[in-house]
Amino acid sequence: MPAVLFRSDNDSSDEWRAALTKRIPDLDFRVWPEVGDPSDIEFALVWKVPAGAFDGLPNLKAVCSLGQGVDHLFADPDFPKTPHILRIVDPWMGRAMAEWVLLQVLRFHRQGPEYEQFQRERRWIKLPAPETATRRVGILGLGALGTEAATTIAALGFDVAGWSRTAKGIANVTSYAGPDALDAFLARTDILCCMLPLTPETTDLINADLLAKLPKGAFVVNSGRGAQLVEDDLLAALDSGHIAGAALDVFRVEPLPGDHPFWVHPKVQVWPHVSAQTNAESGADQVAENIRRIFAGHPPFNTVDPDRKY
Ligand code: OXD
Repeated sequence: MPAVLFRSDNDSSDEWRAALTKRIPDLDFRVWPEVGDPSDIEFALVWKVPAGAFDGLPNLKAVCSLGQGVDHLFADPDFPKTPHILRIVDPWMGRAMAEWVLLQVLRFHRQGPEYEQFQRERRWIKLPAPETATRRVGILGLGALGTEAATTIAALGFDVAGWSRTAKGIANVTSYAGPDALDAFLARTDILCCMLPLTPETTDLINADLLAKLPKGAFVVNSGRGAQLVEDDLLAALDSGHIAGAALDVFRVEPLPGDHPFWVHPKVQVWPHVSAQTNAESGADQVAENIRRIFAGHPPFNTVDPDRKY
């Protein structure tokens, strides 16, 4: 049987070996740098590998990202070098992301930052109760993750819209599609939640110009990718009062450097890229099925379009 090569910047190889060999008992699962004969490798399961990581694997047929995002693969300018680029699309991760985004929306909607401040000051103050139906939540990106977050938030009665490349028909979620619709989407958004994939088009998308198009007092939630947000522009918009608060799970540099202003900014909540962590046990069925298909010469699923880069 051909072999699978596992290579990641984190130490999840034991979990993946256990989860995959439970499903394919005779799987030849090799962990980098123990590659063995490179010509055996037909499938690579990877996360954040250095440029050139797939050189010297003459029979490689598929590279699968160990997460929903694949921008780490395209960071290598010479990628793709394989017939198939795959990713994990896991309902468990979709649920986790929806929970995290809902948590941020509810915290801002229910004046959490203000009440947290009142507690620090030992002040018993009641603010006017907010109205759910008139709170406008805007989801940037209606892929698997954004769609689940949007429907979860809409189910609570918020006024939800989503912006995506092409129009979507999601119940109770108003669809705005394409660059021409972005300004109208922003103008009606009180809580902006980004779950876009990182592509050349979405890099630096959340910049001073975009933030200025949100209503005064809007909130920003980012669980897409750090490079989509121009961090200095957000800091300026927070300091001017135009943006009232931000909850961030992704950053341009991770781990967030110790001297970064976000750590201590009173209007920013920092999370260490945990909104939807890859789960080997829930992701293994689809990865095992794709390994079987690749080894058998059949087309895989959860494929990535190399031109769109997601
Ligand atoms: C992912 C991530 O892409 O965890 O899955 O960021």
